[in-house]
Amino acid sequence: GERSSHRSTELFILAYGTLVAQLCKDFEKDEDINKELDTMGYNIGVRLIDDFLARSNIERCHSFHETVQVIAKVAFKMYLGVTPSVSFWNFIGDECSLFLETNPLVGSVEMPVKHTSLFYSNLICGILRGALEMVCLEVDVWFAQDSLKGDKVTEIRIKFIRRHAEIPFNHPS
Ligand code: MYR
Repeated sequence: GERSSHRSTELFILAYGTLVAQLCKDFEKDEDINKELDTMGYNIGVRLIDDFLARSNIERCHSFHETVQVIAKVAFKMYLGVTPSVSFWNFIGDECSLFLETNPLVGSVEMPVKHTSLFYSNLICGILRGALEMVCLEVDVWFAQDSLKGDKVTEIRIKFIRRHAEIPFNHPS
C-alpha cells in the first residue's frame, strides 16, 4: 500500500546515497563516477523494461515524441513518483528536455563537497538508455543541469539517435 511503498522509497534513497558515497571513494574523477552510475543504470534499464511494459499496459509508441511523453507521464510517475515536464524541443524534433521539480533520488543528503562535476542522479540516464535500447530505440541521455550542483533547475536532456526498425515509426526530421 501507500505507506509501505513510501517506506521502500526511503530505503532506496538511503541505499542510493550509500552507493554514490562508495563510488566517491572508489573513483577519483567525477567523470568516472558519472560513467559508472550510467553503466549501472543501463544494466537496470535493460531489465526494468519488461516490468514497465507488463505493468503499464501501454501501446507501442510510433514517434519519439510519443515515447518521451510515456517516459515522463507513465514511467517517471511509476518508478520515481514524479512527473517531469517535457519542453525545449529542438527544431527537428529529435531532442528535448525533461525538467524535474525535485530530484527524486535525493533525500536530505548534502552534495559531497569537491564533486563539482558529479551528476548525483546519473543512474537515471543509464536506466533510460538501457530500457529504450530494448525497444529498439537508441538514445543519448545526460544531465544538462542539476539543482544539486547549484543550477536553478534539474534538466535531463534526451536525444534520439536511431530506431532499429521493427514497427512503423515516424522519424524526426
Ligand atoms: C514502445 O515503443 O514500445 C514503448 C516505449 C516506452 C519506453 C519507456 C521506457 C521507460 C523505462 C523505465 C524508466 C524509468 C525512469 C526512471
